Formats: sequence, C-alpha cells, structure tokens
Amino acid sequence: MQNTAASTPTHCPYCALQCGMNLAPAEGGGVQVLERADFPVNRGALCGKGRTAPAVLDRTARLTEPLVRGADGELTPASWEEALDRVAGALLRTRAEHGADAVGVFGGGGLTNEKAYTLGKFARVALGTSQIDYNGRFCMSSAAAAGTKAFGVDRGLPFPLEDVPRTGCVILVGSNPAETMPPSLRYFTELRDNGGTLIVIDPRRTRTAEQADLHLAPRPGTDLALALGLLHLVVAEGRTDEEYIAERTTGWEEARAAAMAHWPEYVERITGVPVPQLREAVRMFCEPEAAMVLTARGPEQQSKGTDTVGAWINLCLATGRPGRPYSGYGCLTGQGNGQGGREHGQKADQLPGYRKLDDPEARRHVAGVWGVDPDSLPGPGRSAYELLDALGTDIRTLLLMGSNPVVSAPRAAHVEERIRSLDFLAVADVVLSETAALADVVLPVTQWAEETGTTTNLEGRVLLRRQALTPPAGVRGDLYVMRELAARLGVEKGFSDSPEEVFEELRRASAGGLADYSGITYRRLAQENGVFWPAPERIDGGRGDGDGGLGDGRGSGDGGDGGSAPHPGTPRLFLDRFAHPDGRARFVPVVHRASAEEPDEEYPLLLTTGRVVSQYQSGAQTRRVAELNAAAPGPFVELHPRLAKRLGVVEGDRLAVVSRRGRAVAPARVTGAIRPDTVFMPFHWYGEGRVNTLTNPALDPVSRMPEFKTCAVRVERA
Ligand SMILES: Nc1nc2c(c(=O)[nH]1)N[C@H]1C(S)=C(S)[C@@H](COP(=O)(O)OP(=O)(O)OC[C@H]3O[C@@H](n4cnc5c(=O)[nH]c(N)nc54)[C@H](O)[C@@H]3O)O[C@H]1N2
Ligand SMILES: Nc1nc2c(c(=O)[nH]1)N[C@H]1C(S)=C(S)[C@@H](COP(=O)(O)OP(=O)(O)OC[C@H]3O[C@@H](n4cnc5c(=O)[nH]c(N)nc54)[C@H](O)[C@@H]3O)O[C@H]1N2
Ligand code: SF4
Ligand SMILES: [Mo]
Repeated sequence: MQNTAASTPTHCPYCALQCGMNLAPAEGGGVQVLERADFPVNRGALCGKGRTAPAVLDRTARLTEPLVRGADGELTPASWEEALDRVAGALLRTRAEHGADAVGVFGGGGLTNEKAYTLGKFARVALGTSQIDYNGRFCMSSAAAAGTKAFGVDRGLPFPLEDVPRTGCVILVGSNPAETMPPSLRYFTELRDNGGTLIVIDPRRTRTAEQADLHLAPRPGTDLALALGLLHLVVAEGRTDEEYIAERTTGWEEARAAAMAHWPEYVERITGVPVPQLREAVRMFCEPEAAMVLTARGPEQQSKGTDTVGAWINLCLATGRPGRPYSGYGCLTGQGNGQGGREHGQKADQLPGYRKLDDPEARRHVAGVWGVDPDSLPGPGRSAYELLDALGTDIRTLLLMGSNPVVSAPRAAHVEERIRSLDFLAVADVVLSETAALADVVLPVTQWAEETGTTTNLEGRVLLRRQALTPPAGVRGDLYVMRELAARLGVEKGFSDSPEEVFEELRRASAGGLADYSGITYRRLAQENGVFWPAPERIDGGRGDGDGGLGDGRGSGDGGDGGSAPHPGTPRLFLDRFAHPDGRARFVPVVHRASAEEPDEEYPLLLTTGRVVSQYQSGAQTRRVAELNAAAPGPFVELHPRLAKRLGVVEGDRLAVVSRRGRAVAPARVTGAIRPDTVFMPFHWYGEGRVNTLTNPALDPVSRMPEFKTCAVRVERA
C-alpha cells in the first residue's frame, strides 16, 4: 500500500452516519485514522468500527487478485482479462439461451452514488434485464414507502441531526443508536441537557433505552397497535392540532376513525405496554412545542412495516409536527449510502433522481440522458427476497455487488441453496465473503480509502469520500468492472470508470427528479461539508426554490438573485409545503394486524434480531478485524432469567433456537433487559449461529420488506 497524500479528509466506510475522519500515512505503510473535528455530524468522534477500518485494507484481510472456479471446483487466481471474459461469457450465454430477464443483478446500500447509479444503468442498458434489486430492500424500504405516501418524497431525515437537541421530545422507535451509531448519542444527551425528554420503544432495555426518560417495551411486531393507541389517546385527550390538520393535511377523518378503534386497554393487551405508560408517553410527546418521532429497523422490518411507520407519521401529523421547526418524523437510515443507494436506480422499480420506472415521462428523461430509446428500458423487476428466491429457476446467472446475502437474507439456508443452484455467480467484493466463496468468478475491488466517490448520509447530506492511498496492483474499481463488462456485452459507450464523470452524468439524470443533485459538483463538495438534496442547479431550477418549493432555502448560498444563484441545498424539508402536488401531507388510515407468525404451542416464543456495536452487518468486513472480534467474538441468544429458569439453562449454555425454517445454535446470554416472551440474536455470523436460518421471509405487501424482527421459535438446550 502506498500513500498518496499527507492527510486526507474523508468518511468512514460503514454506517449511514458517515463520520468524518482524516487518513494519514501510518508507520510501516498503510494509513491510520486521525480525528477530523470539522465535520459537524460526528465532530471527531468515531466508534470502534470506524477507528479500526484500515485493518480491512491490509493484504492479509482482503482479496488482491481475481479468482475463477476451475475444473476441480476450487477457486484459483486468474488475470483480470480471464475473469472478466468468463463473467461476460456467462452473461451473454444466459441471455441468449433464456432471455435478458434470466440475468439478475443484486446491489448494496454501501455502494457509492456513482456505483449505484452505474449498476442500475448497467442492468437496464448493457444487460437489458428488469431483474435488479438490492439489500436496501431489507433495510429502510418500509419507511421509504410510508414517507413517500405521507409526504410525497422519501428523505430519511427531513432535517439535520443538529435539530435533535433543539426539540422538546424524541420518541425513538426500535432504534439502538448506542450500538448502531454511537457518535450520534451526543445529540440525545444534549436534548436531555436542554430539558427535552427521550422515549425509547424497544422490547429490550438497550444501552439506548437506559438513557431514556421513558422506556416502553412492547412485544415484537406490535408497534402498529402501539402507535394507534397513542393516537387514540391524543384524540381522546383533545391534544390534536386542528388548525394544522385543516391547513396542511388531507385524510384525517378516516385515519382518526381507524385509530379510535384502538382503545388503550386493547392496545395494552396486544403490546404488553401498560395504559399508564401510554398516557405518560402521550403527555411527554404532546406538551412541548416541538417533538419528533424517529424510527429505525425495529418497527420497519415487519410484514406490516409500511403501515406501522404510517401510523407513527399519523401521530406526528395529528399533533402538527412535520414541517414545523425542530419537529416531525424521520427514519434513521442504516448503510453508508443507505440514502443515496435508494435514489439512483439500483432498485427494481426505479430510475435515477428517485423516479419511477413505470412513469413515461421519467423513462423519456433518463433514456435521453443515456442516449437510448425509452422503449428499450425494461419495466420494474422483482424485490430483493423474491429475486433471491427465483435464483436457479427463472434467474440463471447473477452479478452481485455489495451484499452478502448468504448471511443477511431471511430464510438464509434456502437462499444459500438457491444461490448454489445458479448456472453462474459473479461476485465483486473487497473480501472473500461467504457468498463470494460460492461464486464462479470473484472480482476483487477497491475500498473506500482507495477510491473517490460520493455518499448521501442519513440526513440527506451528499458527501465526498476522497481517495487516500493507492490500491494494491491486483484490484480494480467497481466502475471499472461495469465498464469492462459493458464493453464485452457490446456497449462501448456510456460507462466510465471516472467517479467524477459518472457523477456529472448522475447530476443530469437526477435533474428535475425528487432527489435532484444537479446543483452539486465535486468542486462544491470539496469546499462545503456536504450539500443537502434537493439541490437543483439554480435557485429557480424547480423544487426547493424560495417561493413554495420543498425546502426552506436556508443554507450557505446567497439565495435568489434573479434566478441565477447557485442553490444552497435543502437541510430542512416541508417548512412551506409537502411534496404532493397540493402541498399537503396525507394521513393513511391503518389498523392493527398480527405478525405473519404468532407464537403457538410448538413455537411458543418470539425471536427478534439486530446488531451489536462491534460487528457490522453480515460481518464480512468487521469479522476480519482482530480488535472487533475480541469485543464481539460470536453469536448469542439473549433471554430473560425467568425463561432461562423455566428452560433450566444458565449463562453460556449452548442453546438451539428452532423455527419453521431451521435451527441455529449459540450460547445463552441471560439478562433482565429483555421481555420474558422474547429472545434476541444478532445477525453478524455464518455457520451454526446464523440467525437468518430462522427468520421469516414474509413480505410487507407495499415495500416488500421481510419480517426480520419477529418470528415464532422454540428454545432448547443444544
Ligand atoms: N454496530 C453496527 N452498527 C450498524 C450496523 C451494524 O450492522 N452494526 N448496521 C447499520 C445498518 S445497515 C442499519 S439498518 C442500522 C440499524 O440500526 P438499528 O435499527 O438501531 O439496529 P437494530 O439492532 O437492527 O434494531 C434496533 C432495535 O430494534 C429492537 N427491536 C426488535 N424488534 C422490535 C420490534 O418489534 N419493535 C421495536 N420497536 N423494536 C424492536 C431491537 O431490540 C434493537 O435494539 O445500523 C447501522 N449501524
Ligand atoms: N436477521 C436480520 N437480518 C438482517 C437485518 C436484521 O436486522 N436482522 N438487517 C438487514 C439490513 S438493515 C441490511 S442493510 C442487510 C445488510 O446485509 P448485507 O447486504 O449482507 O450487507 P454487508 O454485510 O454490509 O455486505 C456488504 C458486502 O459488500 C462488500 N463491500 C463493501 N463495500 C463494497 C464496495 O464498494 N463494492 C463491492 N463490490 N463490495 C463492497 C462487503 O465486503 C460485504 O461483503 O442485512 C439485513 N439482514
Ligand atoms: S458510527 Fe458509523 S460512520 Fe461513525 S465511525 Fe461508527 S460505523 Fe463509522
Ligand atoms: Mo440496514
């Protein structure tokens, strides 16, 4: 590894906080992480994953040359030419024999904007397949669907994190930032220092819940009833904001009627949360002038996630929160580019600029930028789990970039079996993940510190990640991979491996769309600490303008001089209007329904899943870092002392957790911090402790999000 600069300001490779860091040459080669205090989101603070991220750059941890599967069935090193020829040959063969839709593409929310954009274009233009989706479907898709319905646009947080300490009350629903975004905890501490209150809703008393003024611990999968019960009380106690409802919303009567069916006592029975706690939450949320609801994966990863988030948004609308200062609803997006990754077209139904693939005007615009006939663009394809489920049958060859589904997909043993049944699997990755190990060709790609690109953090802030060192000789970028494959498929033009060139095209493709990046340039990103979208090219360039656009127009620009000034970006959405044509937000009438699987005699307990601070996602990267492995060496089953006693198990006993889909084994961790009717397992590991062997792929009907957060299990000694 060679260093290209003395010290380079850049961002962490992992989660959606996208903490700023400086990379400087380390003694003995490589880079070390230094504090970067000028980036406002983390102000220099990092979690252990960010601090140790350079370990994955080391040759011992990562792939350094392409691998191809030989006649003996083993993966062996090969040249780039040979590897790319093999992949292109398989893509062409499958397309010729079974049609373009027999080729699948699976992307990731960790890919930069440039890569996500190029992957969507590669699928539609170079391959001509409709079969593309990505792991973001497993992440925040229910919140995105609900946000789009209610507000007309989905930007995870419609305000910067710096607004959190200025509000009066935050309800954190199924979110554990103490483990999943540690530097963000400061915002909640400051909130409380300023006299505000924090309510945490989680079946477990997490490190985050320990900081809360009020912790509600519902049964997994009952957040919909909980939100409706709170709304019932808001109405019953006369705490609605009638003026706001009349001026800024539609659909209240139906939503109100639906909520009124959810009496507090009925909600207590469903959720297990006592009525006095419900009343206390309503009081804390309604009394201050400003308040927020923030959701994360807890309420979203459910087969009713879209309705559940809709119910929380209804609560916010009924109390006049969204579009008011330091108030409203937000989703805490998860992956490094979880926000940007859902805007530029790697999603099954989507074109760049957060446009819809089935919208004729959107097709015309994007086809124009791509220089192709709009009619040549395929239609919408399958969602992520449905795509994985079709491998080996309808889909014969898969190109995978930025995900490790053998560990992270629901019903993972079935998904693994589907992947093994493919005619051909090509994986581009930085490490030999468990999924890459099944591939016919593995393409080793460059990592965050070795390449330049943009990401969009959980606030909708577009950021520049800068290259800080030269990659090892044997690796190439994802953009190079796609350019070379396109060329071998006969598409010589329109695929660049220069990130800035790709970004320039992305700007044009996004222009006029909901997620408009046309006013953002690399030059600007290098000077400013990120730019919030929408940022049209000019202040009069459409949405986000001073007179009735989406945003407040407050920002760093000089604003509104006759339509030629650069747009400052939009830190805060909805202050003047929502993004629906009539400018109003929509209530959605929702009622409670059960989870896809409820406990019964054979499977009497609920399993829920999530994360620990020292591992990231499928663990493909962080399980290669010694310090992180020492802190979080393996999976475990969290269970309540009462349940442990009933089962006759003590701390450390090996437990088998069994669901209708399979069996996973891990040691017991006995803790009073979890409900007695629920067990919890983190999902970062493969092998016998893989929790996704157990999880239920029941999908939300709107977002197609699988139900990672609840299924029925039994627990026994292994
Ligand atoms: N250390 C670490 N940090 C990460 C990641 C990681 O893998 N590791 N991944 C990143 C990504 S992609 C994401 S999406 C975010 C996720 O960030 P979070 O959403 O904070 O993470 P989770 O642990 O999945 O779930 C949050 C909480 O939901 C609770 N929960 C479980 N079931 C329910 C339920 O039915 N209702 C409610 N209300 N709560 C429930 C769990 O107990 C858990 O404490 O984290 C990001 N940051
Ligand atoms: N049970 C359960 N399962 C879950 C969840 C849960 O809460 N519970 N959460 C779900 C959620 S929210 C998510 S986001 C998913 C995440 O699960 P995955 O999609 O498996 O995510 P990662 O483990 O981050 O996998 C990313 C892979 O891409 C590689 N990679 C990183 N950067 C790049 C790059 O720039 N280019 C290429 N080509 N490869 C790269 C990494 O090395 C890694 O192998 O898991 C889901 N699965
Ligand atoms: S909180 Fe997220 S972005 Fe920040 S250092 Fe940790 S993993 Fe990286
Ligand atoms: Mo995620």
